[in-house]
Parts: sequence; structure tokens; C-alpha cells
Amino acid sequence: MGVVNVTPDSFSDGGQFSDPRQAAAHARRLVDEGASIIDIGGESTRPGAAPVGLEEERRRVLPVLEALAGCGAPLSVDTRQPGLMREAIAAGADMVNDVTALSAPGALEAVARADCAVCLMHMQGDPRTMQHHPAYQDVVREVRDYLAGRVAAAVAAGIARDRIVVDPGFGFGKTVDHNLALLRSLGKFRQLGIGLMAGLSRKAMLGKITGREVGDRVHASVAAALAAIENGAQIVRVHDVAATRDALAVWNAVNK
Ligand code: HH2
Repeated sequence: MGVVNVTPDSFSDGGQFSDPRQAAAHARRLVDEGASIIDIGGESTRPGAAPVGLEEERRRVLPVLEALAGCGAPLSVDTRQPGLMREAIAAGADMVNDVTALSAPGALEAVARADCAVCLMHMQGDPRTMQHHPAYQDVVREVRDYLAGRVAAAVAAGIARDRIVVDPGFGFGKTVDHNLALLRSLGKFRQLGIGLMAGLSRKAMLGKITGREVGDRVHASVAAALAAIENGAQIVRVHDVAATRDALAVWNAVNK
């Protein structure tokens, strides 16, 4: 999954693609580089980020989604707002990627009445404060139990299991140690019997491990993506598609 942030303030690529034409061109480049899904986001959820209003998020995301119709890859919309979910689905989105796991009122219904895929992600707290004091007794068990509960809620709302993927939400209310524990134990999430996605690309934990600034974390991100695949992820959400594709080609050749 290649990331396209139509935002002025994303931690990883903020401001580079805030014009819809630039964002669509970037998405096409990622498809050429081998992305199998494009994830379009109009709200930064980096630590400390303030929420974006529905109107502003619509204004950012919908023109890009419309410009990318028929681009050759399924389109995902990264949003926690049910209003945008509904409009994006009507405009042809193939997937809703929600960092709040469809917990907003009306979100389950918005996805249930369509036939698109959905990613349910775990986050402790909310972006504004989530990195202040992340705390767990047993991070793997708690995140897995939360996701199992959200899968059950989605199924009860009428979303078939084969439409759902889950994501432990690396960096969303987690310390480096929490993230590493989750990465090592991704196999336990496969017990849910649901597709598994992981997003580690360019994240702060990679900066803490390598000492690199965000623009210089390509190698670290590729290593993290491979670790996620090795441990059971089926979808990796990345900014650096070409580099990740090459690494996966080698990994697949070795492991086939
Ligand atoms: N990470 C980010 C945003 N959305 N969705 C899923 N499912 N998993 C993730 O790990 C994930 C996500 C944060 O990365 P990015 O979009 O690059 O930054 P920002 O939130 O600042 O736009």
C-alpha cells in the first residue's frame, strides 16, 4: 500500500502533495513503482496533530480520489469521519482505512452498507496526546483483544470477515518497546483469522533506532517492512514503494 498524504502537516511528507494534481501524480508514480493499493489521507494523525474538519478533509481527499479513478490500483481512503467514508465510497473508494477502527458514531453503518474493504487499526488515546504516556500491562494481548472486539462489532454490523483487515497501529499510543513487542508478535494477530496490515514507514521509532531524520529513513523503513512481512503481515503501508518492492522481490524469491 502506497501512502499519499494530501495534507500540509503529515510527519512524513507534509506539504509535498497538498495540491490535488500533485497528489494524483504522486499516486500514479507509486502505482508505476508497484503499489498494489493507494491510501489517500486528508488528515495527519501524527502525534500532536489536531483534528481536521469534515469540509476541509473532503476538499483535500475527494478531488484526488476522483482524479485517480481507473489508475490501475484499488483506492483506500484514510479517514475516521463517517461523512467522508460515505462520500468516498460513493466516489469509488475500494477501502476505508480508519485509525479509530470504525468507532465514530455511524462509521460501522457507513461501511456496512457498501461492499468495500476496511482496515481496523488500534490506537491508544487520540493523536493529540497519544504519545504522552502510552501504558499497557501486556501490549500484545490488549491490542489483539481490542482488534478482536472491533472485528466482532464490524461483523455484527453486517461487514463480512473477508472484507476486513486489522492493523496494530505502530506508533499510535506506543513506545518503541511496545512497537517492537508488537512487531515480534505479529503472528499472534494472524490467530484472528483476518488479513493483517502494518504501517512502520518512516515512523519515529525508526528514527530512535537509527538516529536518522524522517527524510532519511528509507533503509530503516524497508527493513521494518520486511520484518513485518516475515512475521505475518500481508499488507505493508509504505511511502517508499520502489525500494520496498525490490526488497520484497528478493524476499519472495528466497522464500518461495
Ligand atoms: N499510520 C499513519 C496513518 N494512517 N493507517 C494504518 N492503517 N496504519 C498506520 O500505521 C497508519 C495509518 C501515519 O503515517 P502518515 O500517513 O505517513 O502520517 P500522518 O498521519 O502524519 O499523515
